[in-house]
Amino acid sequence: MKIKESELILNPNGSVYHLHLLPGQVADAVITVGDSDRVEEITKYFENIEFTVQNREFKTQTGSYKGKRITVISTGIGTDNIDIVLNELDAVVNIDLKSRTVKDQLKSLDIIRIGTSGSINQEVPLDSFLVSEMSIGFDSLMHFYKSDGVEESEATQAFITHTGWFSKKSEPYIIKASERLVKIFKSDLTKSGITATNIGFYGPQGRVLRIPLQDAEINKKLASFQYRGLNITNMEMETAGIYGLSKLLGHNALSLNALIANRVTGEFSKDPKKLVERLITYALERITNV
Ligand code: R1P
Repeated sequence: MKIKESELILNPNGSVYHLHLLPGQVADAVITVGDSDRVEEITKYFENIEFTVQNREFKTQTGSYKGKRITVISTGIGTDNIDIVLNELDAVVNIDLKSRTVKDQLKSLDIIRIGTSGSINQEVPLDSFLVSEMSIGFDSLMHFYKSDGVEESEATQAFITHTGWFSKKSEPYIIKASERLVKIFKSDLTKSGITATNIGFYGPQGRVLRIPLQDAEINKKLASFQYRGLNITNMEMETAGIYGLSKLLGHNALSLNALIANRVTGEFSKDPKKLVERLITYALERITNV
């Protein structure tokens, strides 16, 4: 079935609407980062860069690291942007953009987020690395798709009861990472946990500057929730969307977090840039095994 021009928008050069990417430009291994300046912090280690393209907050470079072809793309902040990035990356590899039809042979990408995050758990100290074995989304992205099959629904119900979740907030969803990627990126240098993906940075992550919260105890309630031996350990703004859409589209996803803030002790990293740099080199060493 041909996808209409209004549904799959292409630019005059045939590239996808927001990402400006063309067929052949997306490698099988993709690294996502929030900040567009972080793209080159990764590709500076590459032996070659095929191209650079940027539109709005979406900057992409594809190149090779130790012979492995990798695409690095910035997503900007939030799961609303993740909806754009995941759907358009998938369109570039799995939709014939000329005929506007879904290809017979679908490709499965390995998608690895390298991002910053704040710890809400005593066991996960400042300046550590965390592999998100699962993610709980407080945005409502997944509820716009037929997503029943990919969610951990029982755990979600247990979470709603545990926290007394306020019904005016959207219903959370829990999604697992790719188990294959977890095995590759987990080590004694990393912690593991369930990452909470929030729809904002301040109130939604329990920060108070001037506006009081609906539930002042929410972060404590999150930290005390357990599922399959894992606690909710940290907060950021993209992982659940990446996990959810990757599962629905048949891609494999993993989120790696540099913990630059500790929300329990109130500390912030003295050198967040250095920490992210170390996470990048850690991720690149392991991505060659993907
Ligand atoms: C908030 O400052 C941003 O930082 C975190 C959050 O997920 C959000 O995108 O990740 P990045 O450092 O990857 O952007």
